[in-house]
Amino acid sequence: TVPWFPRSIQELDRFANQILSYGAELDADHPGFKDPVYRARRKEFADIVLLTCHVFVPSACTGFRLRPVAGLLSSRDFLAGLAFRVFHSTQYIRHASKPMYTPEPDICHELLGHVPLFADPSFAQFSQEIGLASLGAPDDFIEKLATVYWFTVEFGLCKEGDSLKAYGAGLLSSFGELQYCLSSKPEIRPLVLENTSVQKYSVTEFQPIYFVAETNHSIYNPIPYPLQIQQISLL
Ligand code: H2B
Ligand code: FE
Repeated sequence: TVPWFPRSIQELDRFANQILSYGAELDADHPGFKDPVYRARRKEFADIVLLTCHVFVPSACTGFRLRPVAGLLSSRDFLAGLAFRVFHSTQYIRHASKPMYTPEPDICHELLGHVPLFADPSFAQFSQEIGLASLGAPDDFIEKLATVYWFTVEFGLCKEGDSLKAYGAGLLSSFGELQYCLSSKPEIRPLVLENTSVQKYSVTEFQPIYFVAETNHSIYNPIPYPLQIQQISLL
C-alpha cells in the first residue's frame, strides 16, 4: 500500500508539529548539545510556536506569497505585486552597527511586521485591492496610494474598544517607535483618505503624525480594513 502523503497544502498542517527533535532533544554530536543557553533559547521559541500557532491556522491560507527582491522597488512596481498577492520581500539584514534602526526594509521588518498580517483574510484582500487600484494608474495617483499605504500598512493605528493599538508593520517591527506612537508625543488624526493621501512624511525618523482607522473589530476580523476599493477610487 502507498504510505499517506498530503494531497493539499492544508494537509501539511497534519505533521507541522511532529518534528523529530528540537531543543531539549538534540543529538549528542550537535554543536549546541553542550550549550544549555542555546538549548533553552531554542526550546523557548519552539514552545511559543506550539502555544500560539493554532490562532493562525484557520486564517493562514490567504494565498499571499513572498517574492525575494534585493532592495526597494518603485511604488508602482511594489504595488503591482500586491495585485497578484505577491509581496516583494527583502532578505538581507540591517547593518550590525545599528541593530535598532534601518532606513530601508530588511528581513526583520518583513517577517515581524508584514508577514503575520497577510494571514488575515480581510487584510490580504485589502492589500490586493490597493494593488489592483494601482495597475495602469497615473503617477500622481500612485503617489497617493503609496502615501495611504505608508499611513496604514506601514504606520497605521487602530481602535480596539477604547484603546489605541498599532497594526502598521513599521511599528510592529520597531519597539522604539511602537512605544513612541502610543505615547502622548505624536499627533493622532482620524484616517480620512482625502487628507491622509496627501500628507507629507519622512522615512528617516519617528513619525510626528499617525492616522487612526475606525474599524469594526471582531475576534474573526482583528486586523483593520480601513480602505475599500470604492474609497480608493474616489481619491
Ligand atoms: N520595495 C520593497 N522591496 N519593499 C517594500 O516594502 C516597499 C518597496 N514598499 N517599495 C513600497 C515601496 C511602499 O513604501 C510604497 C508602496 O511606496
Ligand atoms: Fe514595510
